[in-house]
Amino acid sequence: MTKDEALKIVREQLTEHRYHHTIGVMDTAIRLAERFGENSEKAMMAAIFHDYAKFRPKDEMKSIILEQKLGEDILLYGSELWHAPVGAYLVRTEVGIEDEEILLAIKSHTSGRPGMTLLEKIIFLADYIEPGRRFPGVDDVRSTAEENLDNAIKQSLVNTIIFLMRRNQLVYPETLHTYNDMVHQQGGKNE
Ligand code: DGI
Ligand code: FE
Ligand code: FE
Repeated sequence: MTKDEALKIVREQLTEHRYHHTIGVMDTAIRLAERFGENSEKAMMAAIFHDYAKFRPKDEMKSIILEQKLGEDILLYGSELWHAPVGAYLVRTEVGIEDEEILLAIKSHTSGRPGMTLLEKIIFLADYIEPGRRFPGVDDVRSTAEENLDNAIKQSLVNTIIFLMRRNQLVYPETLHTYNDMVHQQGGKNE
């Protein structure tokens, strides 16, 4: 599948704003892939499709998670999390992408995952730092990302977890596990 074919498919699934975000994630992911030695074609495809399921109705996402056994625990947490595993499933079944590395990067792009592959890390981070993002602290994460992917991911997780806690929202355990994994790898406290 060419880049233009992929973009055409995803454009039909997204709003104009989200499509623009997707282009930002794509450009950022390609740049990170070149810098950190990942296949830039894979990074491009994973980025293009990462938010494929973002606008599916909640009922549809819920049914897919239950019927396809994508891990029903996620239903106990914010519905903002659901488009990631559902996206991986739909990109396989509707778009026909079978590359497991790409599908995994789509699946874990919101919460991360302990032991993420390089491609997963690139998509997770590109989603957070693409030029259209305006989170408080995103510029610090952008500069860290020039040097060290893991440090940048940890910073973004801290920001997200604090953001959720301040708004009295549940934190999905996988997000915390990803944070812990990054701290462990860096030889953090309580080893
Ligand atoms: O899809 P995007 O907006 O591009 O970005 P994303 O896939 O990272 O989703 C961001 C949303 O997901 C944002 O509303 C916060 C939410 N989120 C991220 N981690 C968690 C979470 N929500 C809950 N409840 N728990 C989490 O751990
Ligand atoms: Fe997303
Ligand atoms: Fe996104």
